[in-house]
Amino acid sequence: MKTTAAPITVRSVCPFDCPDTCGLSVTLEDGMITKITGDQEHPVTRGAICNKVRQLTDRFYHPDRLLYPMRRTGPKGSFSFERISWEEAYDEITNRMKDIINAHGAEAILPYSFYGNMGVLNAEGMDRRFFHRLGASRLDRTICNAAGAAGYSYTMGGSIGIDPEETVHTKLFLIWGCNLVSTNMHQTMLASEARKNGATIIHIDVHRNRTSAWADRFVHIRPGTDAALALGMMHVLIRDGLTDAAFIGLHTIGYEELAAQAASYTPQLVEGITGVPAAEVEELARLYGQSSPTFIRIGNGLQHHDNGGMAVRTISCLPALTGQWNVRGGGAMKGNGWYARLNARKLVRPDLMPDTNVRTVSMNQLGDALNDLTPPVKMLFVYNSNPAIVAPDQNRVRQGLMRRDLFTVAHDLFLTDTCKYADIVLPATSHFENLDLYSSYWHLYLQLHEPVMETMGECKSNFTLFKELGLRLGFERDAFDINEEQMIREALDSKHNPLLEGITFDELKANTWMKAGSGSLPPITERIPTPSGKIELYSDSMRQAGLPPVPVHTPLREPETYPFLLTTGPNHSFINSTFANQEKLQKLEKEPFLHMHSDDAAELGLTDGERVKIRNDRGEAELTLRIGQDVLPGVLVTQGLWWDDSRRGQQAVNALTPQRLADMGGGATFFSNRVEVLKLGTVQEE
Ligand SMILES: Nc1nc2c(c(=O)[nH]1)N[C@H]1C(S)=C(S)[C@@H](COP(=O)(O)OP(=O)(O)OC[C@H]3O[C@@H](n4cnc5c(=O)[nH]c(N)nc54)[C@H](O)[C@@H]3O)O[C@H]1N2
Ligand SMILES: Nc1nc2c(c(=O)[nH]1)N[C@H]1C(S)=C(S)[C@@H](COP(=O)(O)OP(=O)(O)OC[C@H]3O[C@@H](n4cnc5c(=O)[nH]c(N)nc54)[C@H](O)[C@@H]3O)O[C@H]1N2
Ligand code: SF4
Ligand SMILES: [Mo]
Repeated sequence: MKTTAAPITVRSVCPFDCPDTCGLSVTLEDGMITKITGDQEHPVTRGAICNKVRQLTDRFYHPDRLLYPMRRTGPKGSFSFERISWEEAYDEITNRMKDIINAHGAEAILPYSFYGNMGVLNAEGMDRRFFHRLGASRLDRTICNAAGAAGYSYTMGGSIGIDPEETVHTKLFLIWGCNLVSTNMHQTMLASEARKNGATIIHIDVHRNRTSAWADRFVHIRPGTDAALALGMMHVLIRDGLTDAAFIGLHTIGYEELAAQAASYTPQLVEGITGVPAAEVEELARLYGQSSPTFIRIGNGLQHHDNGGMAVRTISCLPALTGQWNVRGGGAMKGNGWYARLNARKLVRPDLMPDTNVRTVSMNQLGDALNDLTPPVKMLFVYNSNPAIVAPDQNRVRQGLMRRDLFTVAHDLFLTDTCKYADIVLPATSHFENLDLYSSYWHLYLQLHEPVMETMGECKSNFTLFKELGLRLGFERDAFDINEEQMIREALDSKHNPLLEGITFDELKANTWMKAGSGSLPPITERIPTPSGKIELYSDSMRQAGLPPVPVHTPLREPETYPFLLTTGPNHSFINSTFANQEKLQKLEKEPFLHMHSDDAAELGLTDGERVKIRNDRGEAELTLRIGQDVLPGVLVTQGLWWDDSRRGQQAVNALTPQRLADMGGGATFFSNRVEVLKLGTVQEE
């Protein structure tokens, strides 16, 4: 009779691109994971995790999981593959690499990756070493928060905000361009706790969504106009004497210039730009100026615009005007990545690059890169990302992926829409199978992840894949012939970052998680990493970069050829395009709806539930209409990065989005995107 071992529970970490980076508690029976919950003892997770990750066994034991390498046998895009061995896969890849390097130079090879797995080693470790050493084109990984991070840094010097655990003390929350309930649930837990002690939560968004329903108040703003709203609030704060002159004098530069600018942003002018009534601008500003502590959670959505960098730069000036940075639970946050900075030089080894002048390609312009670059891209190596769905201007991306002379390798857990264009598909382990180090871009804990299960099938981690490729190409043993533990030790050897003092591999092994700064960060005003050492309301660095040095509102650059502005944010049940192939989660989302204001629908003669076509010069998509008051007139919203749905002839929304770069940081402009809406019947009759 088969004996069954008693279930055991072990610790893990959630690997997904989500600010919360939760501690997980995993139950195993006979080596199989049977249950996943939040770690009760993790100080931020506190036992709670999202529905997506509670269902993670469905994902990792899914019948569609890739378990062995494959080679394409039919035309690109046709999903026809045959099984091959790793030996054959490695031979084919390395031979291609050598041929391409001989004929065109290593620059003709382009890696494409993002944070499908946030583990340091698997997201930005051995892969970086490998492509550096190879001399491949460099990828500017700007698809997520680049504009906002640059904008915030011009004001504050880096990705430094307040420790979110402090926000239990906050009295007023501005949740600004952030769909918190879906995208940062532990911040909602902290804010809800503060609300029990009298805090008010205000959501500022273009879409009345789950977060608006949870918040106490909702401010409905036109897309791409947030800098104007922030300047209008400053206008009122300064006019009504609600600023903190002592703080401004001690910790900021450029107040006079900012005040002069804000003087012209009267509430009436701001109403015209933002759609927020002047009286509401006044009230919001007064509430902000008269409350303390106040906390602004700046989201990613508002910076996916042509002017997204300046929007974040402008909003991040607000807490300095009211002196909130010196109040416990006061301040702002866009991201907190600065605190847990690892030793990047040791981790990614830029010294391995044969030529540091190698070209850099923006991941937001993959479509142009694959079609137009000289010398052309001859090999694309995709891992931790699904560019056929997530990258803008998808038709251009796919036109490139279809090129017969492009050799594409894709490493993933599933046969994604990107994999279907690949010549070689490689199976990736889940994070449960790997040793790795995690840090969050929101809370301040570093976490060590030890494997909780055996490797499935013939899967390999990113770390192992790039290590073995490096060794096959005869690369330096000191950089490639190392194990995960050695790389974690190298990454943590971080003397330039005193906040990591005492955080070592051995300590993490003993404690699982450790907080940067040992839980007692010095006040932000003691460590502002701007050039002046002060919060820069006027930024000379911006002037030198050819940007306006003082906050200002600039209109979106998308030509107004089409009547509607469309924002295409993430949804509740997927993470970007991850999870979009899981049946239970698809059912919860039903389908990607198109939200439209009822006045617009009436004018166009459209009814709720009708299928419509949205189109512009870049592409088109078909969606089901949801009519109501959730968006302002002239605005459309759809959520979720769904995979292609051949049953409904549906293409993903990135068919419509531009490759244009934002004002700062080379960021993406997914939401600065104009379209027209056509009745499907009309389209078919044409
Ligand atoms: N459930 C879930 N969680 C996720 C993800 C996911 O896909 N699903 N993705 C993860 C990733 S990679 C990221 S970057 C974060 C993103 O999470 P968030 O920071 O919440 O960013 P978004 O959801 O892109 O957009 C936030 C909000 O901005 C609004 N918005 C759009 N344009 C504007 C504007 O011009 N002004 C204002 N004020 N609001 C605007 C949108 O309507 C949306 O409600 O979430 C992470 N967590
Ligand atoms: N229209 C529109 N487009 C957007 C956005 C939007 O709001 N609107 N959001 C943008 C943002 S903020 C982001 S961050 C990007 C996200 O874009 P991506 O980073 O591409 O995110 P995902 O779609 O989650 O794809 C991650 C892939 O990595 C795979 N993966 C997971 N773990 C591993 C691993 O260990 N190894 C390997 N090799 N693969 C692994 C997953 O299975 C998945 O297929 O999308 C951007 N695109
Ligand atoms: S996706 Fe985010 S909220 Fe869900 S378990 Fe992972 S880190 Fe936590
Ligand atoms: Mo992101």
